[in-house]
Amino acid sequence: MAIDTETMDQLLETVRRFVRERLIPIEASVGDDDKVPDDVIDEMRGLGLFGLSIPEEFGGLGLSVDEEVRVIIELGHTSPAFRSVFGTNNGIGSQGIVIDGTPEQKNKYLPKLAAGDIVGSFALTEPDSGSDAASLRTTARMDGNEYVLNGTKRFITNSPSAGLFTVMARTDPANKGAGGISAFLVEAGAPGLSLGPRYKKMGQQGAHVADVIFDNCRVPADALIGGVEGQGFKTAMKVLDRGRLTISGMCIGNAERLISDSVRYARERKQFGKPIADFQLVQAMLADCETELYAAKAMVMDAARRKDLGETITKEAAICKYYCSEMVGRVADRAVQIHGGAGYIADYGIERFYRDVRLYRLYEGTSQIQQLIIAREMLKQAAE
Ligand code: COS
Repeated sequence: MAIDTETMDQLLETVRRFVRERLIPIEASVGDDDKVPDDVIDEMRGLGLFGLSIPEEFGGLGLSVDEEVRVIIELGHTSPAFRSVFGTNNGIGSQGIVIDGTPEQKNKYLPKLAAGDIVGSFALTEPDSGSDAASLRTTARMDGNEYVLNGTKRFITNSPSAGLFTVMARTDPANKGAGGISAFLVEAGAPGLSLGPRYKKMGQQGAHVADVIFDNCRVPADALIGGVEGQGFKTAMKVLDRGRLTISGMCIGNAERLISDSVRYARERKQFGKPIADFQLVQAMLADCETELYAAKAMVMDAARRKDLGETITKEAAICKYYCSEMVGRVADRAVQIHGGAGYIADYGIERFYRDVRLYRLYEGTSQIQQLIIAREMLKQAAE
């Protein structure tokens, strides 16, 4: 536990109220406008949501993984676009510095990320390098006391609002694998850095994604994370281990919301002279949702606890991400089914969640990549 039980309970209650009173009422308009209002983002800053996972000494709340996941489950009771506003600051946009940064890098950037003064973004994926992250082609060449970056990063979450990018680039052209990759901290506005137009997505409107282009982009030598070349791929993988647990928390929160909406609808909607909740085929769908949710929650809380104990949870994080993202997809599908025609109509919000949750099976590693990681870890353990 990083904070005492009473403070944690207060934080959870505050987040619950914020979600219920401020976010749920504007879900539909955020979806339509593709924008989270600035005053809501200010309130997020005030609540400390940008710094949930950042250590207290740098101005964050310093939550343990277990605590962070519990907060994220509450945030999952509304559209994922809201969490995305500060999600990268707690996860992939800050954790490279938290895990492997030098003291100077931590002091320089973590307080700003924790306060929400800047948004952090994680630039790994490229046009020809997605699941096979180690094959990335962006280069970083040393020139005097600077590195010169060249390449394109694709589908980068929060890049349009980012003040700081964690960029994986190849420093050793002779090493085409993971060992030739280093991680850099590149500030928005660096000469030679530009953004592509925002992509139009299937869901999660309000969360923005664009390409990031490096054209002879110059950064000082001390932008290299940890000051050591060749460690960037490992940094990225460690960041993703943690990120996969928080994504799992979002899947659980979204599933809880979809289940409670479905239960309410099933109790209110009458057919054949009684609420559809009285029909056993509807009950079976509710029961399957609840059973899978319980399994998902149990595994994520176990993996989070283990991570807090310092265990390596590469396999468990992949299991959680795989199961929870698939689980919420099935829950969303059943929620549409229980709502019938209303599930397909935008006014009820269920179809928006159905589109929103589809992303979980893709980003921070597809389901197929999680399967591969799980099996590899199993075989590695068996060989030891
Ligand atoms: N933590 C720490 N180190 C790790 C690690 C982890 N979770 N995973 C791998 N590494 C290390 C390995 O130990 C290895 O180190 P050594 O060379 O010292 O032995 C090195 O990193 C290379 O690992 P590996 O050989 O497993 O690399 P692969 O190219 O085979 O990686 C996967 C394969 C599929 C695991 C990787 O490419 C991946 O996760 N892809 C998905 C990327 C992704 O999630 N993209 C989403 C975009 S970011 S939002």
